[in-house]
Formats: sequence, C-alpha cells, structure tokens
Amino acid sequence: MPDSPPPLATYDASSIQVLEGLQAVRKRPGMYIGSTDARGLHHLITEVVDNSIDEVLAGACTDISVTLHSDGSCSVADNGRGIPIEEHPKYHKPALEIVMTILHAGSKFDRGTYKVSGGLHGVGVHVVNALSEWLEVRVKRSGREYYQRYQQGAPVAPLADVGPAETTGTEIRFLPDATVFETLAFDREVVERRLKELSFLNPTVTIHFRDEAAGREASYHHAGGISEFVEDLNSSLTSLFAPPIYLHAQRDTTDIEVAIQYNDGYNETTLAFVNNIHTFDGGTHVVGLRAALTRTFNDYARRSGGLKGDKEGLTGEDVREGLACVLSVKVLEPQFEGQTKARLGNSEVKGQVESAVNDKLAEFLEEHPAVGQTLIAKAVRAAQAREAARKARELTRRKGLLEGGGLPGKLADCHSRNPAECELFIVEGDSAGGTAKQGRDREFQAILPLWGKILNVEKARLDKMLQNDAIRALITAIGAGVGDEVDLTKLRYHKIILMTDADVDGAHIRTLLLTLFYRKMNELISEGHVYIAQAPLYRIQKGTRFQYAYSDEERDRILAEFGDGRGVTMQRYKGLGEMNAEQLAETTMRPGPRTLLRVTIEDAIRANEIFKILMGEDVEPRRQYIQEHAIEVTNLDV
Ligand code: 0RA
Repeated sequence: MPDSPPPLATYDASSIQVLEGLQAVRKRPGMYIGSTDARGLHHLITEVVDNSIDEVLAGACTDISVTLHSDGSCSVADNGRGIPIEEHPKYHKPALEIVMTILHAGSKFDRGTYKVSGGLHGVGVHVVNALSEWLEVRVKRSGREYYQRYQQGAPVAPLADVGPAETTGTEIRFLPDATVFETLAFDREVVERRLKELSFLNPTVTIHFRDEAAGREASYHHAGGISEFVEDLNSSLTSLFAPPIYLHAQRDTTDIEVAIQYNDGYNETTLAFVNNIHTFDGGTHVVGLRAALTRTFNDYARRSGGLKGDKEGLTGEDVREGLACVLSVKVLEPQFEGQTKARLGNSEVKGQVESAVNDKLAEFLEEHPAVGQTLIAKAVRAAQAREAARKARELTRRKGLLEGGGLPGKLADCHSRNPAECELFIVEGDSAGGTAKQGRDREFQAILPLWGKILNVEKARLDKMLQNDAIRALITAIGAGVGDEVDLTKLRYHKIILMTDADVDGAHIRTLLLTLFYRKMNELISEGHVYIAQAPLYRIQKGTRFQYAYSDEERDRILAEFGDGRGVTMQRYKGLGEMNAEQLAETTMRPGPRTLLRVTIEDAIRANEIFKILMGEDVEPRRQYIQEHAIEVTNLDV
C-alpha cells in the first residue's frame, strides 16, 4: 500500500502526529473497521451516517441524505449543527481538521450523547478519511460555508471559507481507497437495509437515499419507531393483536425500549440493537429480555388460571413461538464481543433489561387481559406441541429407526473422533452422495446425502420440517441438538459444509437449511461452523490444458486467455453429479485447492427473509420476489 507523504504545508509536531495516526489506520485497517472486504467497505458509510445520527440524538438534525454517486464515491449530508470549525485550543487548527484527521471527540467538542465504543463503531470519521482515496467535507455553520479536501487522509489545502450559508449542516463525500479494499462496489440493498433500520430506530429523522447509477431514490421515515418496526416484521404474517406492545424504561444509565407483537406463526424474530448498532449475535440484553418474557408469562399464566399450579411451566421456546420483537437499548459504555463484535458483553445490562421488562410487561398484561389470555393460550398450545414432539422422538428412538449407535444410516461418517478436524458435507440425493463419498478423505470428511422431498414439506413450516426424516438425520449427525437445547460441546463436526447443486433446487435447499440453522441452531452460525462449498460452474479445455471457472466472469476471463474459437470446449456443470469423484474432490472438497465460504449471521438473516417470502401465505410478496430475482434464478437454471 503506497504511503507517500501527504502534502502538508508545514511539518510541525501536530502534523507529525496526524501522519502517524493516519499511517496506523492504513497499516491495520482491520483493527478499525473489522475487515477490508465488502463488510468493511460498507462500514465506512455506517461510520459517517452514525455521526449524523448522533446529531439526531442530540435533537439537532432532522434530515440525512445518503447518495451513491456514479463515480463510486458516497456522500452523507445532514442538517445538523455542522462540525465545529473554530480553532482547536491544543492543535491550533480548525476543530474540523482535527476531527477529520485525529480525534472523533475532543472534550470541548464532545456532543454528550451515548457514545459507541468497544466495537467497530464510533472509531471516528478520521478512519474513513484515512481509508479514502479522497474525501471532501462541506460545513455550513455560523452563516458561512467551509470546504476542505483530503487525500488518503491528509489535507491538500487549509480549510477554506467558500461563501455565505443560510442553513447549517455537514456533508462528507468520500471515495474508498482501491489500494485498501478488496472490493469497491457498494451494494445498494445492504445500504438501504441499514438506512431503513436506522429510520425505525430514530423516529424523528427522515433519511433520503439515492443511487445515481441505478436512478433509484427512496425516503425512510417511521414516526412509529420500533413499534412500526415490528409491524414491518409481521407484515407478511397475521398478527394476534394490534398495536404492538411498547415498553420504555430507564434503569441506571441504561435506556431500554421494547416493541412486541405476536403472529400466528411458529417462529421467533428478535432484532436487538445497542446504541443503534444491530447486535446480530445477541448478548446480555437479549438474555435479560428472554428471562423476563419467560418469567412474566409464567407468573401471569398461573395468576390468571391459564396454567394449573401442578403443571410444569412454560419454557422460553413456548413463550417465544410467533414472537416478533425489537429491543433497542442505549448503554453508556458498551462492550462488544465475539468474532464480528456483534454481541453485547456488559453483564449489568442483563439485570437492567430483565427488571424493566418484568415490570412493564406485567403491568401491560394486567391492563390488557384480552391480549394476555390470547398469548397464554398460544404458549400453552406450544407447550403441548413440544411435549407431543418429545414423546414422538422418544418413540422413534425406541423403535430403533435410527441405526448404528444412534447415528443415521445414510451418514457416511469419518474415522476421526476429533470434532475440531472433522467436516460434514451435506449433499442432495444419493447420486451426488455417492460421488462425494468416493472423493472424500474418509479420515476427517463425512457425507450425509439428504433424501426425499425435503423441499415441499407442505409449505415447509419449520416445525414440520423437524418431523422430516432427512432433517432429523441431519440434526442427529451434527449432534449438538436443536432449539433451546443446543450444546456446541456435543458438536461432532466443526465444519458443516453445504454442497448443493448450482440450480434452483440447490438454491432452495440452501435457503431452507440456512433458515433452519439460523432459527433452530443459531449458535452453529454465530460461532462460524457453517460453510458453503464452492463448486465450479464450468470446465474449459483446450488441447490438454484445462481450467475450472467458478463464476461467469471467471469463465469469460479464461475463454479470453485460451483464445476464442477452435479447439476450445466448455462443459457446464448443472449439478455435482456431472463431475467424477476426483474432479469433485480436487475442485470443491479437498482443503488447499477448494474455497469455502463461511456463512455469516447476515447471510442467514437474508436466507430467512427469502424463506419467509417463498414459503409464506402471501402470494404478492412471493410473486414480487420471484420477478425481481428472475434474472438470477434463470441464470442459475440454464
Ligand atoms: C462535534 C461537536 C458538535 C457537532 C459535531 C461534532 C458534528 C459532527 C458531525 C459529523 C457528521 N455530521 C456532524 N454534525 C456535527 C456540536 C457543535 C455545536 O455544539 O455547535
């Protein structure tokens, strides 16, 4: 990465400090933004938008505009107070320049809102600046407009007064540095999803979005806040009551907001945020919420007669059946943990959320007995279904339907008993299963072919899927249990690899399995145990030379390299079954040549959304989805 000295006018002590700061960021971008892949790239936008959201939290900003420009840059404009431009007492430079090059909060210029720290958020706009080929900032403040431009984080000229201004605000436009990032393409859907989320969490703001190249514009404003958010989560389902339950409380310095609305389905969707950051992997706030739900519903059920004293209580799973919930907490000094820093670690927050939800939810149920009775009846039905399922499972076990030490008969297990080195390949059908069995390294690679019509389990209600023999075999093979009972210490393979065909059925099975893991074995994904195998789409040959292509772009590149025309043959793989065992091993299975994609929680959430649309009752969203994705699907299905 070129680190040419930035064109500073004078190299005084503070300039040197700036240089060192910028170099530290450019040397180890991952330390500041997590990674330099697409996720890190989008983090740049998040970081800048979060700064504008801070102005919203301070009550000083109502509108934010985010634009993806045709030149690959992104701009974020707000009508806040404008970054201060007064001289910084220590550095004798405009505070703006200090904010853009060193600090994200000098004490005097601190905005006094909930700060985001400990994670990858709130690292400061100077990090975005350091990782941008160029960045331009415009500030309107005290009747004037100011402008400054930077390259790779260093100012190319002093801050300039460019004329009068009637309003106030800040606009930051930046082009991510191609020498830092592996990809430079912003994904409109990713950006819009995040902006929509922010507009629910901050009901006073309107966020305008524009994608210049695609000619798309959208505005997000949700005055109903997180209550509207859960309504949105339930929009393709039937809600059991309206409006959603909304709870708001303060415990110590922690602010707690919860919106709850049940639907007549069987799944749980809980989205949890800390200082506006989506904690995909949950944490202490979610633990507190769950404890409170279980306790409050049990107490209420006993008091209202819905549950007899001698009966066993409702479990967490029972009371979360059909739950759509958004939890948003504001914590003074959040500590984020885990691989992607997406889990809240502050232990005190568990008790704070638990106490707040206990009190407020009990109060709500007392005041709304009709809603209370509906929910208790539903949870009791869930408990009965759970008990019936348990009996059925026991019966299955006793009847010996699962052979050989309790492991499914279709599983070709590996020799090793060390889970850390073991891999389970999940394939479609016996034919691909046979090839994979021949191609594997039986020391540490196990194969489980799925069989039968696992796709069309009558609109595949997730619980129904658990009654499907192939799915049950899968759960038994993995060994870690399902639902509330998941125990990763019993996991039999640390890599669970989905190896499906590159066609529509393969995509469906992948969506379905990811949804199953996401909903019923979440830890598998959050701890990074699930992977997707990358099988080649083409084999291109000229004479004795051949190469595999894993994408259409790669195919075109190889075709160009081989020289078009005579003697070039191309085979398109429609399924894994078209490869022989050695080909499959060398392209897809063997560590070394193969590439595995590790599934993230975001991938799983995506799959879950698609699953809901594909399997849901509503025809319209399904029609729309299939239409929007028709191109991708036809590509897959050629
Ligand atoms: C420090 C202090 C104040 C505002 C800001 C920073 C500020 C930063 C950004 C970043 C993007 N948009 C922004 N808007 C404001 C408070 C200034 C005052 O009290 O007038």
